[in-house]
Amino acid sequence: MHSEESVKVREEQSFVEILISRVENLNALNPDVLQSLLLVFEKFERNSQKKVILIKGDGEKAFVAGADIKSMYDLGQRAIADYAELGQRVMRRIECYSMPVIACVNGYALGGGMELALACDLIIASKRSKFGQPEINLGIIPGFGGTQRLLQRIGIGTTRKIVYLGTIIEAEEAYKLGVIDMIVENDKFQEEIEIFARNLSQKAPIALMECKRVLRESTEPNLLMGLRYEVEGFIRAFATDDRKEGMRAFLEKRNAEFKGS
Ligand code: DAK
Repeated sequence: MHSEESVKVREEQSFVEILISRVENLNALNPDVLQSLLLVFEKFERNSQKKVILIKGDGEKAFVAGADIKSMYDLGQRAIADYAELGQRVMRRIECYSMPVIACVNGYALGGGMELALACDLIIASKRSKFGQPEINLGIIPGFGGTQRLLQRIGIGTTRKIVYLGTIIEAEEAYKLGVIDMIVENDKFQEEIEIFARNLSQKAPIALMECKRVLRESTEPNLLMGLRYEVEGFIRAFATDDRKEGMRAFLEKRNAEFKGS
């Protein structure tokens, strides 16, 4: 296991496992984690033998509980625009990585965490997992591609329900809605994801990479346009007093009182 602080990498013969490890903050994403993810994906993209990649969160409570609200609270407009650029770059790097990337979710996948999972090719989750885009409760909107990739995955009606209400969904429900692709028993999680990764890595690699490229490129024009709209919407929402109130309320462990300003 090679450690790059909060992102750890384990390379097996047939796959690579990336572990996001900030257990005390439920593996929340911050710029350091995002930069490390970018470097790891760039490194493996340069390898002559491309491998399937698994992304996991450390511990049994969370995959990733979102972007780190504490580190986002004080950011100004310039800093938030840079953060948006970094986050979107990471999600696109994952989406454009040559071989399939599997989000292996064991616990909460919320906000930026669900967006990270959605940027992967497939989502496998344990039964204990929970999903949601609760940004609305903080006075913001998803900003790492969640609105667009969820829309592509499950259609506009259910996407509206998930992003307007910010409700947390159990894994079984997420599976029924098509948000996730496979659901496994909690105690078989590691075993099942490794079986899946080995199975995938036995397929003809060039054909597998072409499947990924064709499926991505055929849906890309709408996605890229939608991602631009999403960042603009995120930055507008982030500039509001409601956003400050929403994030302050989370940090003070109380319900937010929004005023529409
Ligand atoms: N950020 C920072 N800390 C977090 C966190 C988060 N997202 N989620 C949890 N934590 C921390 C908690 O504050 C707590 O820390 P201490 O109080 O112990 O210091 C610790 O993790 C354990 O959490 P709880 O005590 O709350 O644990 P519970 O079991 O009671 O609740 C929970 C678990 C997952 C239901 C709860 O922690 C929760 O609701 N977490 C927040 C979920 C959430 O709102 N996620 C969305 C975050 S916003 C951007 C684009 C996108 C984004 C940002 C920027 N750009 C375009 C610039 C994405 C935004 C988001 O993801």
